[in-house]
Amino acid sequence: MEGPVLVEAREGWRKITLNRPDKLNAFTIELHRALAAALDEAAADEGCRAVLLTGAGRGFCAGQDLGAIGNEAAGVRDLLTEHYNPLIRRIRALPKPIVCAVNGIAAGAGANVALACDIVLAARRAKFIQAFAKIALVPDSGGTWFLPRLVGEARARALALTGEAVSAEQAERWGMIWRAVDDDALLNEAEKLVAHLATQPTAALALIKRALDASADNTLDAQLDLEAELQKQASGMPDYAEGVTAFTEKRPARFTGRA
Ligand code: LHQ
Repeated sequence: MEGPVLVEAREGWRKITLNRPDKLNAFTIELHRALAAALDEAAADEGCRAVLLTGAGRGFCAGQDLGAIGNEAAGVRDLLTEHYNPLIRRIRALPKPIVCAVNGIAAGAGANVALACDIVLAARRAKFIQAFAKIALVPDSGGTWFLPRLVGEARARALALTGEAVSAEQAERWGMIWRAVDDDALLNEAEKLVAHLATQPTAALALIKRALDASADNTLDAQLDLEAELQKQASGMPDYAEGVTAFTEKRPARFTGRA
């Protein structure tokens, strides 16, 4: 029987599909566990140099499965500390690029899981909804951190307080996602992007992720110091030598992705 998460190994990358289509891929504990395991395996596998996250069926993810929780406050907090927060941290700390192909509605924590990914493509039919206020909750899974940074304070406040849906095209115009794509083209576009990323200097890309993550809280001075330190690390890696050699030899680089 198929589980709540499907994992397909491709040439140098993995596709992870949330797989509860009849519930718009809403999160249960089983789905959380399977997704955590899939991400950990992708992180540990040196042969996997990029990850694609998407959803089965017509939705990407409707957030927490509201049929699978009680309304006890401690239980709700535990779900966040034991499952959602580690998931967002896993995605951000993944030492390789993770692309999200938002194939349909992304609501509640589902929207914020998508926003945590490195590059977000969305089908034109997709919508992003900070559904939390509609059930008297607070945006979680990093929503109150990602949204103001991605779309600015004014839009973040209105989206969080009203729970209004944002179309994929609006999300692209606002800089909330990388690109809105025709529905039928989404998977193909996303797979092409991930396959390309899987040929790139993975260890250097992991350092780029670290630098960008740190920038949100750093002063310019601190960020300049961090860039110098990370650049030192990057330039000590074999892919840097290969990149420069390939440039001078006017040929495509053959990166190993290794540190
Ligand atoms: C669902 C869900 C769902 C169960 C659709 N659960 N079945 C963290 C920690 C602790 C506590 C709480 O929360 C969190 C984080 C969160 O994510 S809170 C936010 C939770 N999510 C929501 O509030 C969204 C609820 N869903 C909706 O508002 C709508 O379903 C959306 C706007 C996503 C989609 O609307 P439609 O396209 O009209 O689809 P639908 O409503 O007909 O849903 C299709 C099926 O999926 C339906 O089942 P059924 O058996 O009737 O066909 C829904 O009941 C089920 N479903 N979301 N979150």
